[in-house]
Amino acid sequence: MTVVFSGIQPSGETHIGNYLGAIRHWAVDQHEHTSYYCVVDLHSLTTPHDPAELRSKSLAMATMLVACGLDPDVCTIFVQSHVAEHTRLAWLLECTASIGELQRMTQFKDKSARTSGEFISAGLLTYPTLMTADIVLYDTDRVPVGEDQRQHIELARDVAIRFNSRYGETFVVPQGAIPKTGARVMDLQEPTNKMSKSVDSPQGTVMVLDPPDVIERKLSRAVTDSDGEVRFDVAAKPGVSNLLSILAASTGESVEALAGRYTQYGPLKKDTAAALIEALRPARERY
Ligand code: AQP
Repeated sequence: MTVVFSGIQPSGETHIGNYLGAIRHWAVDQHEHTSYYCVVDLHSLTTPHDPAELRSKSLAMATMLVACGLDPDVCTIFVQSHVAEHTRLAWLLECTASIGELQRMTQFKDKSARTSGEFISAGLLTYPTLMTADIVLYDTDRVPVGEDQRQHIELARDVAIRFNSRYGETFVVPQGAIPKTGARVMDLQEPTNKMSKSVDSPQGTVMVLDPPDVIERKLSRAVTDSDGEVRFDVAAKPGVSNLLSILAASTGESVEALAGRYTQYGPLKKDTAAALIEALRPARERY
């Protein structure tokens, strides 16, 4: 049977990128594969945090996962720091990865640039090896994640292959599973940046628990452009393309089909808000 593993940081409130890019696929996978879903609290130690707050956020994140449809009778939901083998294996893998490959990780470059001038922990550099440990510990075949994790999954594969060739066949080499739509939801106010829990952008980030009127307001104020044409073109029209992606991920239709249906931004924003409110309704009500 295929084994699925994925994790989420309890570093803030769950947003629609987490939901559309990852969690809703976990809810489907749990019925088809042996699935492990982890609140990766140790990953959240890489950036400034308050210990007591992190504990309560871990519990809130577990609650959110159940609200989003993960069923503890069907899959395994757990907190990373409760299983000591994650950090034990991370050390072996840290000694299998090179500093050069860790320094090439875009997320390390972005996050260390964001905190430049402040304390940058060594863990921020090495955490992809902890993520590799999280994955390979369970003989994982498939890792459903958003686009931002593609590079870390590639690293996990490289490290597993290197470990196997140095010490003998030990780990299953995992495959990333990145969805066709919703894999990279962008900030509504800065549509060239990905929506993120740890970035302070209240108007650009839509939370799973946002009430419908708040979602409508955030979507109506989403940054677009001035040429007025509805077309999916991430480079030239990041704001409009983001709206189309969110609408596509919420309805199951393709971005191209949807783009052909609109000539103005107003109705696109309105329909995207309505589709999103419906897609999030079950999670919001269950939470
Ligand atoms: N914007 C996004 N679009 C699609 N998928 C996303 N994911 C995260 N952001 C998006 C996916 O959600 C899962 C959990 O990832 P995370 O806990 O790293 O989420 P985050 O919101 O990115 O959290 P942080 O704390 O703000 O981390 P950084 O600063 O690293 O972005 C993953 O499968 C992820 O791909």
